[in-house]
Amino acid sequence: MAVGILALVGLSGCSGQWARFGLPEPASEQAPHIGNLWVGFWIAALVVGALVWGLIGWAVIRYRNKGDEHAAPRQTKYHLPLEILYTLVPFLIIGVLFLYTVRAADAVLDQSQEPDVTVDVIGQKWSWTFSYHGADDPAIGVDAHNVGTLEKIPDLYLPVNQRVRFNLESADVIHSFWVPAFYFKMDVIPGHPNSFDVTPNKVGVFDGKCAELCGEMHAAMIFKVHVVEEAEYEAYVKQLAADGNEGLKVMPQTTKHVLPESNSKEG
Ligand SMILES: [Cu+2]
Repeated sequence: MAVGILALVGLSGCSGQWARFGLPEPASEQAPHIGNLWVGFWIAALVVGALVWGLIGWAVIRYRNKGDEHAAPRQTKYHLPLEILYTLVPFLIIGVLFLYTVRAADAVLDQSQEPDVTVDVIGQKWSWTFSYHGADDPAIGVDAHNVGTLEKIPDLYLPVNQRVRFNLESADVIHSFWVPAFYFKMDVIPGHPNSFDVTPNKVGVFDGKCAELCGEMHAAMIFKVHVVEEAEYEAYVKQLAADGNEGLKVMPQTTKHVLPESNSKEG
């Protein structure tokens, strides 16, 4: 226990990635929900670990073999209160962790507010397609899309401090849309559209990845997230449209059309 508390004091005293137990700097309004959960789990695990290691160490030293047979500890069997304690305490710990997990999940999956910006994401072997709903925004007035390829890693532009809704669809296999700095990823499943909201709150360029081992070129499914001021975002979408990428890229309603013919026929 003492070791755990000491570790906590040490950690709270130092800043940066160590204090976040390895997480990158958070870049969205929703990220702290997951960040706090992650740090809380580590602290709970360290406290339990310190207690167990402490008891093991104490027993090893206290009851080490001194060549005296009578030095062995008292042997306890069928001690009902102790066994009930062993059973209840882990359930209590799991219950508390579960409660905080559900709360964090509810917070990051909340879509009760209307988004400021909507971006459709299609995961396709082996890149991403981003479609910006700009037509209903008077400052933009046009929809535009950006298709990534193996040769050209796609850019994703997002306005800072605006609620962004991502609609995720897959053209082929299961991918996973992941921006580590947002502490969030969601599976991109063929025939099963997914959606989540995020509010980037830090201007900068962040890495995006596919977090599902989707096939041979999985590692190539990376993208760059540019969180920019609103005016720059509007200018980007307008420019995309002007460069011949007007409109939204939409998926056919059923993935049966997407799979190659040979896959749907009896082989
Ligand atoms: Cu993928």
